[in-house]
Amino acid sequence: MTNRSIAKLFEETAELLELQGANPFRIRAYRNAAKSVLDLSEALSDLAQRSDVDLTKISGIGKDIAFKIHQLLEDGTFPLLEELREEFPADLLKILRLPGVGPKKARVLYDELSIQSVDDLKAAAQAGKVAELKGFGKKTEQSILAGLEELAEEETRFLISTARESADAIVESLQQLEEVKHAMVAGSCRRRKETCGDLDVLVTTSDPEAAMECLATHERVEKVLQRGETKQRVKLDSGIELDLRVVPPESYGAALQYFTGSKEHNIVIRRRAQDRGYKLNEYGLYDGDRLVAGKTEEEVYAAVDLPWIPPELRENRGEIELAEQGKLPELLTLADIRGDLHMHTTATDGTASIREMIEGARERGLEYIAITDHSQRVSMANGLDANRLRAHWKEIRKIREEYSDIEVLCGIECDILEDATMDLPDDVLAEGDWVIAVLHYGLRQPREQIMKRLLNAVKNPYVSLIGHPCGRLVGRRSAADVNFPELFKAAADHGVMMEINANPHRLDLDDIQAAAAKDHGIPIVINTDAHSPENLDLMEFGVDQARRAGLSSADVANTRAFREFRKLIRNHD
Ligand code: DGT
Ligand code: CA
Ligand code: CA
Repeated sequence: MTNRSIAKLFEETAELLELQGANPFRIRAYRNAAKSVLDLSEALSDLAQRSDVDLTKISGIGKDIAFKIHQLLEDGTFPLLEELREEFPADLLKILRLPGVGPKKARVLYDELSIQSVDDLKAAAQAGKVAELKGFGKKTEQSILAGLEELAEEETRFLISTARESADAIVESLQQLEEVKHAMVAGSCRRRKETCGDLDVLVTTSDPEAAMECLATHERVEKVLQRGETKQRVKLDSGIELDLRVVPPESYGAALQYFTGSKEHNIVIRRRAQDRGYKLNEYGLYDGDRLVAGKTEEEVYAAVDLPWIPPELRENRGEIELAEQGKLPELLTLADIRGDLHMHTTATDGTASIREMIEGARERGLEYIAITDHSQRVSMANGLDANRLRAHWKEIRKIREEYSDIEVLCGIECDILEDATMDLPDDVLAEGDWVIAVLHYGLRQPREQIMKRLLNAVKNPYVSLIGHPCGRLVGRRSAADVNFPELFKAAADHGVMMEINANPHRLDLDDIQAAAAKDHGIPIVINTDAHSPENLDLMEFGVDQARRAGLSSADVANTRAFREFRKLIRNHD
């Protein structure tokens, strides 16, 4: 049991106690315990076994909590938690986490409307019964309905960053087993889709039982859902479920091809096999009973007269035709990236200084960066007005003198205001090296106004890039109503570039939009939007999205040497 799962159970206990109306001190004790456990650098499962360690010496952990930690490590639960779980329907926990609800209101819903499940709540809200409750109202009812919609989305799909981290942890452990030859993630995670429904992991080994047992007892596994001889489904501590399949070595390529998908891509590949008189399934490509191909993916594709197709392209969006004509793009790789043109410092909402960001970028081998803090409208993030921005740029100019091996641009992430004007006057923008224009507020405005804002920004002679153009947050906030063909046409006319924001919560432009931007001849800039040096590592998620869009190094502006990139900056000198 990991510290994370233990903390989760203490948090659940606190929430259930709150529903019960328990003593606030008691509730706080479990909340504090959850927080202390999360802050520990060592695993509780190790600490609890050591005779020289007294758990009650850890801040936030008293005698009672320490005892419950031992129970948790032993049984995976403790009696109080089980009693509380019996007292309330499980969905009530989800309900109290909805925006604008909380434990008090959840309790009212339970008592007054006998709400037992998320579905009950949805029906009641749709029937207008929630708004009639004391302390609720029409607005709360609307936000409950919106929250329920997002919940459904969140529950079924996980961000690629979560999926990757979870998959890597499992695959790494499997690879360490001596008998395991291959262990690899397939499915949407291998295709680097922005969200994954579940994880699909394949293993070839001489000892299937060892691999199955390794997964079943893995510290990241919360629950084994199904277990057979060569198949297992588990739930991981991140909440994502994982399918493991053990396959014979001679089927590895066929299985990898099959379970990588997408389903739509596979349907076409299977049809090509049938057209050639073969049968293709997850065990191999067969001519009658004879196995013709299956050991590698290359073999399988070759048997249907195609070159190997990169997983990121396997969506049946034209990749098979390109492969057939020998026109598959040579996809961009992380190593091609030379610059990162969107990042923050402590001047606004970043956590690191100018110098720390520059050092972080140098350590990662970047040749050029732009420091792009927020403009004044983003007051929540301490956005910069003209005076502060000028002082910030002055400091950047001074500091960058110290570095001869990296170019540092004085930039700004400038808001495009709701009325379509820029958040800072042109004469200020003109003094910088690099201007990104973005929408942050008023994302729900009608299409016409959204387009007026974007087009005004594109026409501004100092704007070089539109940052996170659609403003969505994956699984949390839908995109603004952007007319992309119109935006791309204007951007191409004015020499404005488009961003793929690499943050896994954004990935904006998305894969389809980025491919369309490329078709308009618009250079794409992939940026991390880092708020710390560590965030600079998010670049790979942007590169993966660009690969899904079919982009080559030549389509991406920040793969160029700085002197070439510079020519793409508007207002460059
Ligand atoms: P997800 O998990 O929803 O993000 O998406 P995938 O693509 O990982 O889908 P999943 O986990 O249902 O299945 C993994 C792969 O297995 C899928 O991409 C293709 C293959 N597969 C699953 N079911 C079928 C099927 O009925 N026919 C074919 N041809 N392939 C399938
Ligand atoms: Ca999957
Ligand atoms: Ca699956």
